[in-house]
Amino acid sequence: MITTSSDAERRRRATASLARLRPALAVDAARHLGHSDAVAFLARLDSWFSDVHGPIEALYGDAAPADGLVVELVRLALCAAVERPVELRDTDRRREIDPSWYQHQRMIGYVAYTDRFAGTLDGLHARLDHLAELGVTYLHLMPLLAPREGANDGGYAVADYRAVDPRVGTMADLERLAGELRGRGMSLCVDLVLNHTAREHPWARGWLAGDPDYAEFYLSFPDRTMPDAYEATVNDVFPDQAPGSFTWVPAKQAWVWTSFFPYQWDLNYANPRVLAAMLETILWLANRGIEIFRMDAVPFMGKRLGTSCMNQPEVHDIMQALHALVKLAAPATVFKAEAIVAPDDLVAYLGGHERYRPECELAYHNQLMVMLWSGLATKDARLAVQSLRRLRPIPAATSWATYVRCHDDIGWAVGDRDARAVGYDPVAHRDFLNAFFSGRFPMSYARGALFGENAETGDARISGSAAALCGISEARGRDDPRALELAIRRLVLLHAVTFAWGGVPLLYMGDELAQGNDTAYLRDPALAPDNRWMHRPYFDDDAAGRRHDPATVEGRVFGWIHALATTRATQPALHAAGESAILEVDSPAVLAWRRRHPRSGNFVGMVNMAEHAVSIGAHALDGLGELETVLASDGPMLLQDGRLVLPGLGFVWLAEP
Ligand code: OTU
Repeated sequence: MITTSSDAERRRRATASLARLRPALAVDAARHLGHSDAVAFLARLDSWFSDVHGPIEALYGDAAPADGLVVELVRLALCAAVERPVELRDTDRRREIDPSWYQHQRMIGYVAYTDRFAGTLDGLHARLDHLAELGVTYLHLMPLLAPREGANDGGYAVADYRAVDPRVGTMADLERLAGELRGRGMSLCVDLVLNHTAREHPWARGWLAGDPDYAEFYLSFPDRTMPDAYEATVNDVFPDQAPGSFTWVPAKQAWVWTSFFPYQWDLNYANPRVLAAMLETILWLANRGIEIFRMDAVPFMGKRLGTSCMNQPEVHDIMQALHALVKLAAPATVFKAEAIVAPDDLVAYLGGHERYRPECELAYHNQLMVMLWSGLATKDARLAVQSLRRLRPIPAATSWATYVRCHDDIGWAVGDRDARAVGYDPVAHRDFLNAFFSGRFPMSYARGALFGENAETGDARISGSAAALCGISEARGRDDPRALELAIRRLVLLHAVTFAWGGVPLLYMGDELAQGNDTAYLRDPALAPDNRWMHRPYFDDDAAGRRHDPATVEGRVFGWIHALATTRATQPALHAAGESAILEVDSPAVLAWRRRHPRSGNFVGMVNMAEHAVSIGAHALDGLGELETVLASDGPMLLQDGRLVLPGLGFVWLAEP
């Protein structure tokens, strides 16, 4: 790496700034924190300071020297450190001793809506055994901070970050649950919507009322000149439900920036007051016991004319500064980036920049997710191999969150270059995936639906539960045992990849029971226009009751997910610090990857996307040691004439004993 003189100057300015600010901070830390906590706080300050100073200077340095703002933000962190409950300081201590805790192979995430999984936060206590049975160590509860009344985009329109949605409980309930989870070795993950607030949020009300404390908290324009200029290059997120990225607000006589729904107002991070307010919010929530923040819609936080207004450099400066500041006060905290963006833009959220600076520890591996579905539809792994091989490596202290399904639609983030490299026309391939997974393609087994159809561009995305997209619902409907067998194998195959890719696998509630689409949302007028609700079902207790019965679909799927989860935890090579490397194999249907652990050796995962058996030359595994089958869809791997046989839609996990 070439260090430019400006880099050196930046570092020098940060060092000088720390030297100026440190003595006063040291006095206050010593006064308000106990001796050893003060020592720890200052040690963190020394190691994180340049990661605060650099981004703040880049973001706001033009307006004023960074010192003033930096010291104000560091003091917010110091206050939060002082207020941090003692049990959480203990967690901090443990995490600092074992800083790669979130990368351990025992990490398994579970993602659920509180109400749909357990009714309320209190009700969740009774579900913890279900989670423990699956080895879950990380529970992501979908948006639960108090949303606006009425339509709220599934909770992503927050009216109060410091209160819990009264329908599921109170902040005290959340703290109690976080405590119980900690006691059981599970970390609580909660959504934090960074890009926007509900228009009913006090910040928005203050801004509307002209309160100087909230001046320039949001972005508004008196006429269409700027909105039109921006919209020339900005994509519509919800083209059918909420076209455009601006909303006319009569009370302000202005167009307000609304990337998502009209009631979700984008925050203006060009204003340092917004950053400070968000920092205080995160610190406060971290002190309630939230360990992992799912940072929602971060790509949209920086706006630049003439761009897509996604993934702009400011976004990374904001995340880096917030991350370093939160580490000062609550080092047990981890950030997960929700950046569902093109593969070339993705790695940056894990700090993979030219000049390395920590950012989020976790990011959704949406490229892997998209490639798996594309592979099943085409019965071919070449596109996955091509695109995953090209993905830039991620910094060693970060990990992917791997997943099969989530609460959102699937957008076909298939790179044009990757598609062409394997002979696909990119537009035609994306159209095919939509046709296939919406069940419109002839003979398709998938039972999803198109989401966000854009009449202008022809783009669309896909809704539908994993079981519905794999063909389980269709096969059940026809009572076709062979089709059902294949469909179950697909669902298992997908999880066999996400549980062994390396990173933190996130199991989406209901998928362990092969829950199908839920059409109940159509009866609720507030939800009906948004078909993402079809794959946000209520937990099916009857199905869960059958989870140990191998004669049932639930029993078979649950049995496999359980086996994947328990086996995963025994494989040191699945610790996320290492990279997954794609293995060169001579069958187009096979995705094969290798992981290496310095002590335990190699691990190889393989899946066959085709419905018939294929074989690969055994030389693909040359030099990887004596591999043994640790888990496979169809028993130990067979070797025939120097070729390894993979049954149709089969998977195999191999490892050095
Ligand atoms: C997220 O998704 C949430 O996951 C959605 O459920 C919300 O509706 C939305 O934010 C607004 O809060 O565009 O189609 O690159 O993909 O932020 C879903 C990030 C989305 C975007 C993502 C967004």
